[in-house]
Amino acid sequence: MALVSPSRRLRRTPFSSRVEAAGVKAYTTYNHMLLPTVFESVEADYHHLKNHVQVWDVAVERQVELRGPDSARLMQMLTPRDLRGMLPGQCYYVPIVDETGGMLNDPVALKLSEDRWWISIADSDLLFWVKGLAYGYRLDVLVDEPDISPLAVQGPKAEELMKLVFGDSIAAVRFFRFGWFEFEGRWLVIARSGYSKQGGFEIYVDGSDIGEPLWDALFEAGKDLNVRAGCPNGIERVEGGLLSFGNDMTRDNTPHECGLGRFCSTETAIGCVGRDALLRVAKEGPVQQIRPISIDGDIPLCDRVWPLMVGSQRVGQVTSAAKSPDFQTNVAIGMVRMTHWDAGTKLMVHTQDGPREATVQDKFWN
Ligand code: THG
Repeated sequence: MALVSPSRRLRRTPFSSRVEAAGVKAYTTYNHMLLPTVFESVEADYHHLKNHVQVWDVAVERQVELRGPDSARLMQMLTPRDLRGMLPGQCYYVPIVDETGGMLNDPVALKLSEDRWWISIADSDLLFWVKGLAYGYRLDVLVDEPDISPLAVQGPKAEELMKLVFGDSIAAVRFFRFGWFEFEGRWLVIARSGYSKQGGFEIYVDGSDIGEPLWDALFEAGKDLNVRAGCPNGIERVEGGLLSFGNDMTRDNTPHECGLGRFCSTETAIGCVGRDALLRVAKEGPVQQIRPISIDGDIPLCDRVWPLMVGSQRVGQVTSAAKSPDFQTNVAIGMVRMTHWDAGTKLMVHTQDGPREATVQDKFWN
């Protein structure tokens, strides 16, 4: 593929200069921004992530901020996850659905206070849907995208590095919780979360001006920890079963099809605009669902939908796949019809390089 032409519409991030200096080799676009995908190589980045610590520019995880007396009500309109028990300081993974129960996004929500929330979005223009609901329902809430840019610190040495920059008290932050920590006189939200299964933190950098100083402080402190620039890794996230909105699921899928039923409590999520639609599908159960799939042989880059076939019958599709160094197989994420979704079922997957043998797995590789 040829190079992508930069322009105002393809936004840089507060960390872009550092990402370039670190030798980024490829980007994708995400929320109209640049998201690095490769530094050394996807495989070398994978091994480094699993053994050391990386700093990721995930500013593409934009925040949709809700502020005002109706913010909790609006938040519950967006998701079938029951938010009544959610406390300030907690993060929730929340499927966001439209009135048909179709997935619009799969963000992490942060409750800052009763009347202030952040929705840390995946790749879709959720801001417009949220602003539309707020206006249409005449809600007393401000909806905008503040100058907040997440910087992730991921890998087995993440806690060690974070202690050096923010102090030992960072270790007390539990998974999917956040606290406030000071950097150069500014108080930043830091959560134990991130788009890998290796553990780590996400720093919600408030103000683009401290992006470079914070990046530099992490690299200065992490010299002896072999800290490197990294990014969400295409192999590691498939092994771990972390879904990618727009790739593994779209507006055509319900949360139940995506295997996100455990993040839905539709019966009690009063006010969710997709509630009636989801109550129906939850009762019957989905007729297709996300499954881990292993694929034999050599596979090309998965840059398109790969049909899953039994003879001439299409029974699903693979939307993410990669050769796994640690598991001696190609790991993949598929959407499979119920007639063929049992573990052990043998299928053929049609890649752009031809058909390959595939097997439905009972769990992801972690
Ligand atoms: N962090 C933040 N924002 C994000 C992402 C993130 N926005 C975009 C994208 N990633 C949203 N998608 C996901 C997908 C999975 C998870 C988080 C965001 C995730 N899942 C845990 C898992 O599957 O192990 C389970 C979470 C739970 O148990 O509640 O972490 O990464 N800020």
